[in-house]
Amino acid sequence: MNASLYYYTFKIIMAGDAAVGKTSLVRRYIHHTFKENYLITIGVQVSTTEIKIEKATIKLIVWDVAGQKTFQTVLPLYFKGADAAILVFDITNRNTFNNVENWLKRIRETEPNSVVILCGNKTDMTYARVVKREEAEKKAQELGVLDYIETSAKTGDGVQELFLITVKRCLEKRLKAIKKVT
Ligand code: G3D
Ligand code: MG
Repeated sequence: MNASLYYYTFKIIMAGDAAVGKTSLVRRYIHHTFKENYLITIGVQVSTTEIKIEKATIKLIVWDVAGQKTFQTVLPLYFKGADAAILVFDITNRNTFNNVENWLKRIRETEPNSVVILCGNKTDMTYARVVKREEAEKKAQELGVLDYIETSAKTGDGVQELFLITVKRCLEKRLKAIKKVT
């Protein structure tokens, strides 16, 4: 029997300050099935991959910022239609953690109902950590973000989990929406 009884497509966007590791996370996760396209005019790199969960095949379309400078003006275009946002900060850089709220606000302005996952990256740099896990978990709670995941794009720690939980949350939401209309 064909395993793909159901087919879903999700748009996932990478958000967060420059140099927190957004591109590295996408590379680490998508890796072999790496296909890339550049939406050069808006400075976005789009990668796609497929994963299977039980009877469903899920196509992930991951949007990642290619450049930072002109980016502010096209943010709504970037966020539009996103099923999920992976909001990344660097656990060794408090500034990037402080900016999480700001990023969330911008995401919510365009997509009030999209799934948001908070991600603390660079856990391999234990010696340089300045944001504790508990503190980040508390912030996630305060901001109404359901999940906080720690990763290292360098070692790969937590990266599978990050994308899997993102997909699962998207699926839950899609199935709920389907139930509502049937
Ligand atoms: P961005 O896409 O958010 O701007 P990048 O971030 O993925 O370009 O990463 C910025 C820098 O951080 C890169 O270093 C990258 O190698 C590094 N980096 C990303 N993730 C990790 C991680 O988990 N651990 C460590 N130690 N470094 C990481 P360079 O030196 O190339 O600028
Ligand atoms: Mg990048």
